[in-house]
Amino acid sequence: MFENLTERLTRTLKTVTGQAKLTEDNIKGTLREVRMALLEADVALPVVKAFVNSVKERAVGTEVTSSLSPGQVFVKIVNEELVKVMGEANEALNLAAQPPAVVMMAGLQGAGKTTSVAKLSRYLREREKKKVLVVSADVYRPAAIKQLETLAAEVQVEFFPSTADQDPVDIVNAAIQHAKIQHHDVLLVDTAGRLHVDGEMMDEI
Ligand SMILES: Nc1nc2c(ncn2[C@@H]2O[C@H](COP(=O)(O)OP(=O)(O)OP(=O)(O)O)[C@@H](O)[C@H]2O)c(=O)[nH]1
Ligand SMILES: [Mg+2]
Repeated sequence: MFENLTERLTRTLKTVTGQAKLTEDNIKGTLREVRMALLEADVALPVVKAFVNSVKERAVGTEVTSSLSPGQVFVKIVNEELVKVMGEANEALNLAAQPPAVVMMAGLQGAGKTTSVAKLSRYLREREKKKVLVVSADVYRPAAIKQLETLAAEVQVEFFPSTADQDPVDIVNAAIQHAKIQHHDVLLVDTAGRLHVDGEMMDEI
């Protein structure tokens, strides 16, 4: 997302450089690029709209100081607003445990658990150089296990097989054993979507 945004900004900032002042007119094109970059990065439309509006509000009428060019001022505003949207602090994943560090995804149906397991796997493998194992304890939704298997292959991490006739708790215990023996750093556990009012499902967790 940031690479895309950087590229788009660099390309359109030429229109604002050299201007003495940022106006609605001379930032229109650049704002459009910012909007496109955010939408392409899968940011929700209402968030994009609010973001573009606050950038516009802050940018229009901003006098350009001697030390910064209009382009730089604009980038500074975009940067500050991005920090606001994304959160100012970044909490790292705490993996300080006797390996494997076990991370369990839990949440509502369709919240993005399985997709997040894949994204996280890739991040941990590529950026943190971790040996990752993933397992699915979703024995309820048809093809849920296969979904994780496919994603695991895509992001190139090891997949611990399970089947829909197994008990979720047994699946996870077996995966932990396997991860210990094979010296995996992290085990990511994908679980079935559930509601907090479902007592049985909550006990399982
Ligand atoms: N646009 C968008 N779609 C997403 C994102 N994350 C997940 N999805 C989609 O949302 C749908 C559900 O995602 P899953 O990862 O399967 O969600 P889940 O929580 O595992 O769902 P259950 O296992 O059925 O509870 C899929 O079609 C995903 O492709 C995201 O960040 N952006
Ligand atoms: Mg899922």
